[in-house]
Amino acid sequence: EIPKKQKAQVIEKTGGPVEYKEIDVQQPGPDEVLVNIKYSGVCHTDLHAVNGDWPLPTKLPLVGGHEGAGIVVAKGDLVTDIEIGDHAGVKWINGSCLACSFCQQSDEPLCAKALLSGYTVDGTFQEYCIAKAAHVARLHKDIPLDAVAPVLCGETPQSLRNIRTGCGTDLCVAGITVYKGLKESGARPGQTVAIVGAGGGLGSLAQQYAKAMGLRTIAIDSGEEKKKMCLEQLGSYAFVDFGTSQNVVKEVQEATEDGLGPHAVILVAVNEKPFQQAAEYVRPRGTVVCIGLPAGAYLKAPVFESVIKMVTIKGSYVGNRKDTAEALEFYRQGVIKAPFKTVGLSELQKVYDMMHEGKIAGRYVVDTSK
Ligand code: 8ID
Ligand code: ZN
Ligand code: ZN
Repeated sequence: EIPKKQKAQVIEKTGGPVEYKEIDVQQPGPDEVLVNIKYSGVCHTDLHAVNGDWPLPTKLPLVGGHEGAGIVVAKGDLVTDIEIGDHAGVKWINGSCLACSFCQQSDEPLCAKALLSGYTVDGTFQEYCIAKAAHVARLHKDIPLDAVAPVLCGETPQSLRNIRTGCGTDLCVAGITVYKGLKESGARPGQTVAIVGAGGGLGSLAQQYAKAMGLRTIAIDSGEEKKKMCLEQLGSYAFVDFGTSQNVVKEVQEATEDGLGPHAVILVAVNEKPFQQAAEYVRPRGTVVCIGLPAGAYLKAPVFESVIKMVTIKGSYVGNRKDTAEALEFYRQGVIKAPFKTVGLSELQKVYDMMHEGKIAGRYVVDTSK
């Protein structure tokens, strides 16, 4: 019953646009699974892949997407611990060698042979996607649906509800990255974290994960819609608007109780400027975690202040398989509620256009059946 042909969004040439067309369904290799993707989150990374603005070339032609959730429909002979019918998530790390020194110590994202979904291998903007079985996220069938998809009305049949469950979960695949970043920040319960790019996809999840981890958050982004979302829905206690603020550094510091600045900064903005500001407003002994990947950007921090404040500046890149399981467990417990809108896969280019304009509050999810 697996079709030979399917609909996909294909990047034929760097710069785009994406083309919605029919392509072949691939067969999984011995260590792979074929996942019938139901929903996929649209990440700014996917737009970087279209634009080719990172120093790492993509496969071409390319099916983008790396936040997919669906059902395993076929598997290779060597796959023994995931079954046909199981719910699975296809994430950025599609596979890794599992044998190098990084894989050995569960730093799979650092593996030189890592396969990247929607970048170096075809991703989740298609109905049927291949991933290495060792790396697909195992999704519980009992993730509370109501908590994740307020969009869905009560008429949804139970069978579909289970599938829809995956819908929320692909957002969680984005959650892995921010959950890992928060762990890397070393911030402890009760401490304050600034989330820069708080109104976007990663930023909105970062606030929810931070809250679940007992952290207080200051949101930094721009515009009334994002402000309202961060303060009223996502649990931040302060919002700094980088578009209208006269002095972002001062405002962020003043938003902390003693005026000394946040204990950590999670940078998920797609712009160089905030990467330069963070070391200035972070608290002495504080940690700046860089996650966003603005094209051609450089980190710059004053040496004097960085030294005498004992500031740590570090990068954080997705998460390993354990981080994935942990991030999903938060989700399953119903403590992560990030807003998203669903459109058909056929409308992906429109989502990219809005993302380019910075007009998306939260995340867009595409339904591969439309
Ligand atoms: O593992 C990783 N390091 C990883 C994983 C996944 C994604 C890194 N990323 C990268 C993406 O490639 C992208 O570069 O994280 C970045 C954010 O992805 P996203 O959350 O999917 O992007 P978005 O939804 O477009 O949100 C970006 C937000 O940043 C705000 C925008 O207003 C938007 O809400 N922003 C910008 I642009 N400039 C800002 C500034 N100066 C800013 N917010 C605060 N200050
Ligand atoms: Zn992503
Ligand atoms: Zn490896």
